[in-house]
Amino acid sequence: MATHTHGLGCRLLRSGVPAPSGRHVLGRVAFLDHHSAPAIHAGVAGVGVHLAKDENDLVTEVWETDSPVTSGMYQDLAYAHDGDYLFCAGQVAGTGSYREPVRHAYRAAFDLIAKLDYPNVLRIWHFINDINRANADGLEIYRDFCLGRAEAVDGLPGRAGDMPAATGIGSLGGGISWYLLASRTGRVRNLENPRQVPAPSYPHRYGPRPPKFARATSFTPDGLDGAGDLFVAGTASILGHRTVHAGDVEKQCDVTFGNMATVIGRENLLANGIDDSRTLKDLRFVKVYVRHEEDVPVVAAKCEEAFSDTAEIAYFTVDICRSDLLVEIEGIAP
Ligand code: 3EB
Repeated sequence: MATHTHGLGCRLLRSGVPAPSGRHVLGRVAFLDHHSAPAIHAGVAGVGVHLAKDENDLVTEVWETDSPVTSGMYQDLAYAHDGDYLFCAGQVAGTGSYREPVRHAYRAAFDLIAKLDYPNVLRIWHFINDINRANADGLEIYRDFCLGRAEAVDGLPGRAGDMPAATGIGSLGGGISWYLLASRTGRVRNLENPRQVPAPSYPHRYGPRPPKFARATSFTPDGLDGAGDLFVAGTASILGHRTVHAGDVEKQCDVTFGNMATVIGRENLLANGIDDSRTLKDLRFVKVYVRHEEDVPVVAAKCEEAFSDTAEIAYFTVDICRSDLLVEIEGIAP
């Protein structure tokens, strides 16, 4: 992604039909006004995530690579790989309890990762319908999801349980849609944020098992130095483990920007042994999740100021994993 003409590349498109780029499509994630199951269409692995209110709001994220890909289905997962990178997408149908099916889906993905030999997981996204509602047992669905994920990760051997940057956010339908990227080679370093308690160490008040993800993941291809591509996890107005500025979306944006800047900034990279630095202006492929539609204009104005003019930014109106969070933002700093 360092140049976007070699290695793993991303495109964020306003329409459903991407113009050909001459590269190979590793995976396609369509953010639609409905969900569609993981599948292979014309050889391309993809999934449809229900994240748009209507058809004027569609966005497609395309992952591209240098070499021809082989795609297929494994259990209910759609995947593609090219010898360097793996894309894998799944959907867990809506249910009264996600714990068991999420554990199962995660195990299937990690089986596939092992079988195809892409041991470095770079980034995971999860889109969870009714994320703040109670499941059949009265447990909040996000906490139910976290329980299944934590149990799946518990059993993984060696480094496989080291979870990368992730997003866990609401969606408008379709149970849980999710996808991940992994690599065969290169160096993966998961980063924490000194301003925030690591999510896996959140106290019990946030659920029976904590969220398992890192604040950012640095992926440096073989032969290169520095931070490589920095995948910044979904980031919100959390300091320590507490939400700050409940009810104030502008202040929540400022804390979120501060958290993102800190995790990719020089000091944090150096503390992780990476002699490199990034700022908010380096972020590309930014996804902004806003709880209330009426807050989108003010959040967009803040984001346009914080991020580069050339950053691709997509806005979605969805619920966020804590009821008091009004905004969450992710991005990639190549
Ligand atoms: C947080 O910092 C906000 O469950 O995978 C952000 C990114 C959040 C990923 C996840 C949750 C997840 O705790 C929520």
